[in-house]
Order: sequence, then C-alpha cells, then structure tokens
Amino acid sequence: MNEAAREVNFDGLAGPTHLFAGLAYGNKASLASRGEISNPRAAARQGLAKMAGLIELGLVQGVFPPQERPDVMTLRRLGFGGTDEQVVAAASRHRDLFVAMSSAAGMWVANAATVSPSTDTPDGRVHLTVANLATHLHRSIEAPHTARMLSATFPDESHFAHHPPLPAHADLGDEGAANHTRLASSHGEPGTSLFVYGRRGLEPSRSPGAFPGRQTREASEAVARLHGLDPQRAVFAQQAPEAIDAGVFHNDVIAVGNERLLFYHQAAFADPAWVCRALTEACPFDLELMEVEATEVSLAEAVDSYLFNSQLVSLPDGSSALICPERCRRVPSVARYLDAHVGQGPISQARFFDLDQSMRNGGGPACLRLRVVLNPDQLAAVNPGSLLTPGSITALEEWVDRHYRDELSLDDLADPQLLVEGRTALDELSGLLGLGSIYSFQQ
Ligand code: SUG
Repeated sequence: MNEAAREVNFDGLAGPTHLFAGLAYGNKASLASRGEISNPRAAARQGLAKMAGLIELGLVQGVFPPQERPDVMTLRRLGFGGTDEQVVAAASRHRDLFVAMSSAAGMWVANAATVSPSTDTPDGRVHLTVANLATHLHRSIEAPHTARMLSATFPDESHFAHHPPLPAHADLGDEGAANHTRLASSHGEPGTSLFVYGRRGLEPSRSPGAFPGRQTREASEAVARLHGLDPQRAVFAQQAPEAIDAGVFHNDVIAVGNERLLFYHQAAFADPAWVCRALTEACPFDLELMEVEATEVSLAEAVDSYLFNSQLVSLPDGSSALICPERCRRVPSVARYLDAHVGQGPISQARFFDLDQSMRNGGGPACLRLRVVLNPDQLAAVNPGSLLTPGSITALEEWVDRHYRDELSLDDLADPQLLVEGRTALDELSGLLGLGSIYSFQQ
C-alpha cells in the first residue's frame, strides 16, 4: 500500500519539423492530412497549453523532448554519406524514404514504452520497455532515441529498470502504452494490466482486413514477462478487427482507463463479454465498466471525435476529469453524450484542449502522454528539469517562439537551414531540461 504514489504524465513535445506526411496506414487523420502545410510552432504551443492546463488542475506534469528529424543517423545506415548536409541533400532526392525519416511521430509518447509501477513488479522498481514500433518504418526508427531519453529522464537504476525494445519484427509489433491500460483501486495500489492486441503474430487469428493490427499478443505477453507481472493480474484481450478497420489503430483510440474505471466503446473488443468477465476476475477491487453503446456514439463518431483518446485523470480532491480534444464538442452525438454523463457518474468534469496540429496526424490528448506512477522516492529520482512548473512552461514557450517556424511543407524538409535551425533548438532544449547530450548530433 502506498497512498502517496502519484501518476505523472510525461508529454511529448512536437518538434521543429512537425509535419503532415500521411505515413500511418490505418490512421485516417494522418492519411487525410498528407501534404498539408503544418505549423510546428502551433503544434508545440498547443501541447504546452495542455501541459499547463494539467498543472493548473493540480497534477504533476513531465515532458519529453522531440526526436531529431530528419534522422541523419538512420539515413547514414541507409547508405547516404558525407557531411550531415550532404546526407540530407542526397536523401531528399529519394522523397518517400526521406519523408519517412523526417516523420513527426515521436511526439506521441503513449507509443514510446510500456510502463509498470513498482507495486506491480517483483523487484520493487518501475519497469519500462521501449516500444519497437515495428509495423511502420517511420515509427520503427524512434526506439534508439526513446531509450536514451528514458534513461536520461529516469536515470537511477535502483528505482528504474529499462528494457530494450523487443526484436523488431511485425510478429512482435509493440506499440507501447497505447495498448496497455492499468487498473487499480488507486494509483499506489497493485494494479491489473489490460493488454489489448490487434492480432496474433505467430498463430492464425481473426485479423483486420483493411488495416494492420499493429500490436501482437506475443509482444504484449513478452512485455508482461519482462516486467514480472503477476499472471493472475494480466488480461490479454483482442481488439475487434472491425474497429481496426474503422481506424482504431491503437486501443487508446477506443478505450481509456484510470484507477477503478474503464471507459470504452461497445465495439472496442473482439469479445466484450469475455473481457468484462476476465477483468472482473483479475481486479480484486470494485471495477467500474462504463461502456458507450453504438446507439449513443457510433464507432465512426468515436474515431472522428477521439472521445476515447481523452486522458482520464484523478484530481487531488479524489474526483476525476476527462481531458478531451476540442473536436468532441463539434461531433453532436459526443457533445450530447458528455453533457448527459459528465458530472453524473464516475467522470466529474471534462476539460477541452485545442490540439489541432496533433489531431491532424491522429494524435489526441492521450497519445501525447506517457503515464508513470511514481512513489515519492521515485519522483525525487526523476531528472528534475523534466518535471514542469508554470515558470518552466513559460521558458519552453519562449524557446518555441524563438526557434520554430509557423509553416512547414514536405518540400521545406530539404532546406539545409532547417537542419541547422532544428539542431540549434534541440541543443538548447537539452540544456534547458538538464538532460545532457541525448541527441546523436551532440555525441
Ligand atoms: O502512429 N501518427 C501516429 C499517431 C499516434 C497516435 N498515438 C496513439 N494513439 N497512442 C501513428 O499513427 C502520422 C505521421 C504522419 O503521417 O506524418 C503518425 O505516425
């Protein structure tokens, strides 16, 4: 029992080359935005405004720095040589490959890793497994930076156990916390893990027809083993293939949980009745299952609004809040649902944030953050600069305004000045956050 443990949300910050590249097959928003002009400054500012909003609600808020893009190190592994500027110039002539190596996707850190708090692990440490993101090329290149970033943020190995990514093959596709929901009577109590997979890697299973099931059961099981989770308190559930085909590329697009509550759509799971039974058995506390029926909000409206990609958080007074994307107010059925239910049941209030730049790539509030439950000793062991205050958010806003462009097209990526601008910005940021030399260009 550890009453004082708290959940800390670490948000990924959009990078100076935030862009709309249409890279994520199966993610409808990403495909629809391909080639549009992006606004990196607005992307970072919108993310920071959400972080500030959560601090105002009394939560502890952390931040992860962006990945460097274009990814010069990976381009070198692909045979481009010379100076960094020459690498970029030569690679930019291979447009599709270059765009993939320039992806903005590292900001969605719900896909950075799976995390288990120390109440759930046998050695009393927080365990983190870096996601291999093996299904999509543009995301598979994130893992090396993610590993360095997590080690710099959680440096003390007596508190934090870092696991490298699983072998990078689609049959072991692992998309991190986006497919893992931890339920517990309170954050500081031992939890039950709900791992949701899109398909089995090695055995035939009912699979989506149109779009890839990114997370495999084998990957989820491996993460549970690595973290030493109690098998009685781990449930492995298949996502409904129809949901994946409707654009639910991660389970966090259709379900979100917090402490005793699981909030999910009727169409989320392949066998919803089994999931409810298995979870009820695996949760030795009063689990609350809040199912939204398709007659209230259709599957298409759930995907369009990103209702379930809201963050569900516990406030210091013990009540809970849903941190929603603005779009929830514009989809009539969702706005009606929220009006009818928020304040009437387990969700006490809803807050809305404009995250348009992230949403246009298929990333809502929940995609942007990695949840880490920490007891006071572990919190004290976090790199201090990674934990935000209103003052450090202002400093980050000023940093964004100094360094980020407000327009970026795919053609701009080849601009050699962009590489210099990005590196100057990220070098300054790693200093601001006190993270040391985490970028390859700083080595
Ligand atoms: O993997 N989008 C990301 C969005 C990730 C959202 N994360 C969670 N649901 N947890 C993805 O599909 C689009 C990039 C582009 O098209 O430029 C992208 O990769």
